[in-house]
Amino acid sequence: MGFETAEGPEAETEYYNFDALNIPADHPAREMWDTFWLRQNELKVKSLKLKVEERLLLRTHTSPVQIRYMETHQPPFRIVAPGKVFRYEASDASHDIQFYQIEGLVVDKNISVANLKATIETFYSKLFGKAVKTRLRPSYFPFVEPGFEGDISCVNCGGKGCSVCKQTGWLEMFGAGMVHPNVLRAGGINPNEWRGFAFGMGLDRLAMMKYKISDIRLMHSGDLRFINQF
Ligand code: YSA
Repeated sequence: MGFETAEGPEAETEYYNFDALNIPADHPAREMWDTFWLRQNELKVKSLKLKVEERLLLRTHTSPVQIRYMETHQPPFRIVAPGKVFRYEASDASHDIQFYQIEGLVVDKNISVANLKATIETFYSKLFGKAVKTRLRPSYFPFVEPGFEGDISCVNCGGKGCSVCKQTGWLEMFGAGMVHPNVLRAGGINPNEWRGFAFGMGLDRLAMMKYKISDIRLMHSGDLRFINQF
């Protein structure tokens, strides 16, 4: 489908993780991402070209890669950015403090939500090797407008309802939306000329579903009995 792979640093600046994504310091949406902050003077991350006043953190999502890529490339483009992210939150069977996400960003002329839906449906159908339906529900992320939370038809029961999907027939899998004009501007792209869509999904939960893994914490347990199965 013409996507290139992009990468960004795991130790990220506050600017790329939040501000450039339309989440200024006083924005309540920062609470959506419980953050590990780094003690800057103990780090020597030269590649980040830090200004003194920029606070460092462990990136809470792969969305900062959107900005880094836009700053250095001219549209049209299509990228995916897989990578590790970190959150300062309590762990349980489906939440860990470190996990993987994959980000998608498409910027072109005449891009619409229909392109987003078709792209994501193709991705999941290929991944699970069978036709998968998607459903978009209105949601809020500061870096998109409109924003969605996305479900796929349950790959365990085909949408009929089972214990995996809690009898709903749907599984919540990703966040997405049309890229907010402020985010395009932060990336140096003219929002009057270009439009885009973006999505972000948790890869560990995807792997859990595909391989029927019951607890996300097994992924980083270092237990060879677990690892050797793959
Ligand atoms: C939204 C819109 C876009 O245009 C682009 C990206 C996004 C996603 C946004 N950056 C984000 O991080 N949303 S999220 O906080 O809901 O996380 C996305 C996915 O990461 C979740 O659907 C879930 O699959 C996974 N996730 C979140 N916290 C997790 C986790 N996986 C494991 N452990 C956790 N603690």
